[in-house]
Amino acid sequence: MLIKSPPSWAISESDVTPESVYLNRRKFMAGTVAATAAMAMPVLGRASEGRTASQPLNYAKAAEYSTEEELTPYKAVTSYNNFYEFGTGKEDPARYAGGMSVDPWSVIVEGECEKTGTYALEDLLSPRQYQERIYRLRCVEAWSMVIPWVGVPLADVIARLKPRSKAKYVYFETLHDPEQMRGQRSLFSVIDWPYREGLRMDEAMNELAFLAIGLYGKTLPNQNGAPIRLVVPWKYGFKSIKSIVRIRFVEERPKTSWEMIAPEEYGFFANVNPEVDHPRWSQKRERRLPSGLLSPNWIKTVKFNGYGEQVAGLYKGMDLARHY
Ligand SMILES: Nc1nc2c(c(=O)[nH]1)N[C@H]1C(S)=C(S)[C@@H](COP(=O)(O)O)O[C@H]1N2
Ligand SMILES: [Mo]
Repeated sequence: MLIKSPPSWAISESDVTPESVYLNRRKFMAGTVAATAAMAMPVLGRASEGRTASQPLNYAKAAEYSTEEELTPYKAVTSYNNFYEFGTGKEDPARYAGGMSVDPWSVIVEGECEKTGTYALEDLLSPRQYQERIYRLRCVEAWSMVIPWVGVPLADVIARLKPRSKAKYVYFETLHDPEQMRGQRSLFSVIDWPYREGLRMDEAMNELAFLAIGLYGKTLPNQNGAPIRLVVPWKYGFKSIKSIVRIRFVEERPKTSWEMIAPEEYGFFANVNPEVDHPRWSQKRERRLPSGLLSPNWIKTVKFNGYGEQVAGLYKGMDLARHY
């Protein structure tokens, strides 16, 4: 394995090389040429880079966003995943996502905001004051984990992009690159790529909405959505879109991937709710991982995944049985 220097977003602003070098690199990245060229590189060239090891991050623990529950071990968090771009099996992402190139990475910001443009990831995240937050993640398939994420509040990033009053929703897209993502080459894929997600603006500005760049103190493994993914812990896991390359501020509610596939099973809001069963299974309980098939660790599912105090107000007057 090639030894790689840490990606620039892994370093806090104060550790960064002299300002002149930084500004030059910024200028270079701003053209997007670098990022596009890297993405267009032949697969063989990238493959020789090998698996990028996770890099340690500097962060402060956010005590108010924590839990006493036991953390799901790193091994389980990084080996049992949903990331259909790499296949539909739970072990496919860990097996096949390693070759995805995540450095450099750029994110396009467009639509109803003042600061549209193509951002190098480190610039989107600047001033790079990372926090650790321990959140529950509840998949619509009735399993859950407790994960220590590292990242930044989504609200801080959005505020810097200065959305206009017309922006009622924020829309996200994952990388679409069939050369790197074998699931996107599959003829049997149910998803119309790229993977799409969205939040209502007030949901996106809620204190809990988080952009994660790491877990367990290190940069995200590719299978968990490197280099940047959304985490909205009061909603079913499919809302927490991985490997984001586009953020668009829009007036109309966007079409999202799982809603496009089966609107009667997966709603736009997708708030965790034990009172509304999935048409094919109960949502009253969940398997807290790790839990073997022989000794499933079933626990009760809590409305809004236990985050009602922070988010219930967003849905006042809405019939959550209909707007699931
Ligand atoms: N781009 C993309 N994002 C995605 C998915 C996916 O298939 N593609 N799966 C979602 C689902 S269903 C879940 S439960 C979580 C899983 O996150 P984890 O693998 O880090 O636990 O990612 C979500 N984000
Ligand atoms: Mo999920």
